[in-house]
Amino acid sequence: MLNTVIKPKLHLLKSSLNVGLLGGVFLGLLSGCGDMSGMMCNRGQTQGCACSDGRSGSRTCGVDGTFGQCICQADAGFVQDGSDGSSTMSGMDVMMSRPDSTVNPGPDSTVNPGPDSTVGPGPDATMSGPDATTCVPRCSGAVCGDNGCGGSCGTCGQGFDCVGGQCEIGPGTWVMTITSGMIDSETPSGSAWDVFGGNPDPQICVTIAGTERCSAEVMDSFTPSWNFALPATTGTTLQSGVGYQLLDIDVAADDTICSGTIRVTPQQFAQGRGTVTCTSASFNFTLVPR
Ligand SMILES: [Ca+2]
Ligand SMILES: [Ca+2]
Repeated sequence: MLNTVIKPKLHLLKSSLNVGLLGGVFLGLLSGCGDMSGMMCNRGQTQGCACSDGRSGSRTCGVDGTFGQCICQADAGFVQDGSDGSSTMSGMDVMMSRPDSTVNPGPDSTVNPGPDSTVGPGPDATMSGPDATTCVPRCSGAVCGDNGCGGSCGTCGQGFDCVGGQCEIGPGTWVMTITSGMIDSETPSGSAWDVFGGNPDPQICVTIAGTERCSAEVMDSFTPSWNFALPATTGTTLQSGVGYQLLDIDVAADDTICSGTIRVTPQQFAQGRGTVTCTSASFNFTLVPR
């Protein structure tokens, strides 16, 4: 009975001695080699350390209470000594990879603003739109002149000037030619033009500026062709009117078939020809600008 009580106490004593001896040996080992890598430390505490290349570095106590890897100063950055001493990153790479490093912030913060804010207006702002490049000619009611697109609404013929989009008779002169005529078969009184039932002998005379000029006589014809060219005359004069006389030349006294005034119209100028109709006859003329 006594033996059973003493034995446990001896066992406890042995255990205490063993712990004390082991603890002393452990502390003695730590103090003897000076290696602090496994030592518990305070978080944030820094400590010098030796780098693999012989330089001196520093290491910081982490959250787990142990020192981290030795950080070594390099020429252009940091050299992080790994546990095997082989992990070496270039300085710039290390700098770039660190989120709190001094690398410039991203484009969103310092890059110049986009075109919409500071760049000048685009091509559409200074150039006219598609409608300007595909210009629509403005020729409504116009037959000549600028079409507003660098082109023309049309051109006027010789002898005409473009005024307000219309071709108007210019200040030049025109040559009127009395070309041919047609005489009724009888006089207005129902008799023959000549005695004994003879056909007329037509002649055309035109008075311009007080001077009368007459064509040749065409004998015995109801459809004379004179082709009688008058002196060049201004358009204004021809529009105002020139007098004419259509005669049947006779031996004794000529018969006047008809007479009147030729007033050349703008349309006749444009067409270059016209017809005058009078009592018992009609005749044609042409107009050519000089
Ligand atoms: Ca006659
Ligand atoms: Ca006659």
